[in-house]
Amino acid sequence: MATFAELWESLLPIGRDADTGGYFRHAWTEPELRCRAWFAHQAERRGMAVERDGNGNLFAWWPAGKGQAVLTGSHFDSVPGGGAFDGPLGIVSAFAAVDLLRAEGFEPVHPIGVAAFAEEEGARFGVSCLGSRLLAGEIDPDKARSLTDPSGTTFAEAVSSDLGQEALEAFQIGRDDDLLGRIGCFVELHVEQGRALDVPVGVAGAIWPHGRWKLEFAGRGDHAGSTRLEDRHDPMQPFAHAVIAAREAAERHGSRATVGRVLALPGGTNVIASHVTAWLDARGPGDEVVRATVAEIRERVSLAAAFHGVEFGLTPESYTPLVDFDPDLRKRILSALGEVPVLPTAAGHDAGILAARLPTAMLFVRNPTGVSHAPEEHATEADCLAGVAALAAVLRDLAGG
Ligand code: HGY
Ligand code: MN
Ligand code: MN
Repeated sequence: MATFAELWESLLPIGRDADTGGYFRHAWTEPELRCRAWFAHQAERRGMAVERDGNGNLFAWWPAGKGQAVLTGSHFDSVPGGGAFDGPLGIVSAFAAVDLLRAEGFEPVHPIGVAAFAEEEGARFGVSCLGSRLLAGEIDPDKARSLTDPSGTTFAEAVSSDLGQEALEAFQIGRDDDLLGRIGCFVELHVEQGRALDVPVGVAGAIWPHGRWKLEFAGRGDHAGSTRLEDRHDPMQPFAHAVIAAREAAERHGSRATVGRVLALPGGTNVIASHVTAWLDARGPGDEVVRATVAEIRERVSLAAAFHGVEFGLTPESYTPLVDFDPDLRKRILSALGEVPVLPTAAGHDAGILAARLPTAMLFVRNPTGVSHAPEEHATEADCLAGVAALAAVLRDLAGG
């Protein structure tokens, strides 16, 4: 069976931009469909049964043992221009851990599953962890069906492009209690996305509350030259205030607020924009801190919009409250791994969503750059192998009876 390095290398080129080294694996686009095909191939080579749920999530089951499964895995999809490790490291490590257990002759008492959750980054349809939210019943299926990507394609159209329309109708988009009932716990391995881990492997303590809000500014398109300043209704002005207000509010409240995506229409160099849409990402150590941060930003931007005669709207797109991972599962993992650091994260994960339905936990693999959601994101092969060994130890313990 392939080594970790061979497995890793076989996935690495898919969706990678040759110029920047960043990844473009948006859900149900050609690169991510190739990742799905890679998943099915790896499962089939291992005699693992592949299952798709109606939400577009993939599962590979090691058909042995009985009772509830121990599930591991992560996601393939990336942010635009993201790193190689965020998501895929958890899936490749899962198959490598299965290989390691099989090589030692391990026979699971409970089934072991590997998952690839759909649209974790929300980079195509705007809602993070869309596949795991649907599975867990954390988002209304009708809302999900109608989500559209920037080209106007709906989530339902995208899923049916992979499943087929009839399959989509046959499948139950949304909460799947039968599938959830087959899973005893979920342990996700993920590259660390900050600078807090200075040993190869750590365990997650909690996930900060975090959410996304859409900011919409409606002004009046006009000529960039002949329109006097006093006659302008320029939506870019209150938008600019929003970027600064986010940073200042975050400093004041001890949170993290970011505006990293904006769309100015019509987008002419010599045109005053008529509409601006932007997205706010806000997170913090507690729900109250996030709420206060967003409230301050809303207030300051409303004043700026009124001053410039621009209409302003702020609408929530997704929110995940504080996730404290299952303490008993974490304790059992720490006993299997020995003394490794327990650290919080401000990054969202499918494990954070599924925590509402079943015991979940996370393993982190050191990222010496501390950078994520960018091509510089990195983990050394030695640390990745330490991650595989740790995941195998956890699976051996949890699935071994
Ligand atoms: O946005 C996040 O925290 C995660 O990478 N989806
Ligand atoms: Mn991510
Ligand atoms: Mn991730």
